Amino acid sequence: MTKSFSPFLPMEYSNEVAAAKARNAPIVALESTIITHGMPYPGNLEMARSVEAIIREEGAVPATIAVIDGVLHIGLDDAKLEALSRTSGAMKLSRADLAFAIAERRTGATTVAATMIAASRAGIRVFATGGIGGVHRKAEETFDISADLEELARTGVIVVCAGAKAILDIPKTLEVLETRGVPVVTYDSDKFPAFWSRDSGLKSPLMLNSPAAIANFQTMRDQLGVDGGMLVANPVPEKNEIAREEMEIYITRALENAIRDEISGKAVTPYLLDSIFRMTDGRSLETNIALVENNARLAAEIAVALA
Ligand code: PSU
Ligand code: MN
Repeated sequence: MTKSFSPFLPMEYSNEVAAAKARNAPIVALESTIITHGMPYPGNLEMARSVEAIIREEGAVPATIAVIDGVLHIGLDDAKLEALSRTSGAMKLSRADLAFAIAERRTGATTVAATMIAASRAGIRVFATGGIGGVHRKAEETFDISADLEELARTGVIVVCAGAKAILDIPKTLEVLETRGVPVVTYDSDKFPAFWSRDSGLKSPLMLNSPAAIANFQTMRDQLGVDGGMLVANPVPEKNEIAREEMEIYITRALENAIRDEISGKAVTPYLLDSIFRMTDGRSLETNIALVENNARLAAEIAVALA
């Protein structure tokens, strides 16, 4: 492990990531909330290992990000990855509490927002995940809007996802991204995807057909001095897709349960994900793993194109 260059921030690179940084090799950041709060064990570990392997296959280096006992890790070795995937007590960290977990020597998994902050701090420009947080349905009553959206507006990392889950209000999520100046680029489709399904029913604001074109778009933003992140939406492969109508049945039920159980704050997203996993058979988990793998591949290709 390489200690951080800052004497004040306990940050550690894995050997693999430190070596990649030394030779300026392409690196892809990965979040860890998807491991601790997004999928059940052992599917979460299977997913975490396979996305790392895919990124290596594509000629980039994976950097899974998490806080372990107060140290911000940029890249986890397999023992740490396995331990994290089995933990039940990890905090779910966003912009508000990433530094808290470090200061208080806690263990926590990073959401999209916190992973972007850490990646940017570590000089990593591309990040792969499953789905982002967004504007929740009924946000006009609950005010529940994920800090992921604000982070996309302010932090210069390209986030590759499979769109947004329909547990969210997808039209409102796209509106907020537009208002905050975040480009939303769908890869090779003009339809914005909805996680398990390739089509949310909404047109994508922008579309590009190659990793090189995405890298070039980012380069032009840099040249213009436009800061902030970019959201790349990568539709799940057709063979792994679950139809929107079918998922809507489970989503509706999960949302009803959340109201009944009076779930609020940062517990909402994990609660909904967990109830959907319980209601569907292993099929929704299979789709989830397939789409993260698909995103890891595209993110690695973009990182290679940018390098
Ligand atoms: N959406 C998913 N899967 C996930 C998450 C969101 O389909 O695992 C996780 C991500 O880590 C995301 C976080 O950043 O939940 C958003 O949580 P919140 O809505 O509390 O901001
Ligand atoms: Mn929320």
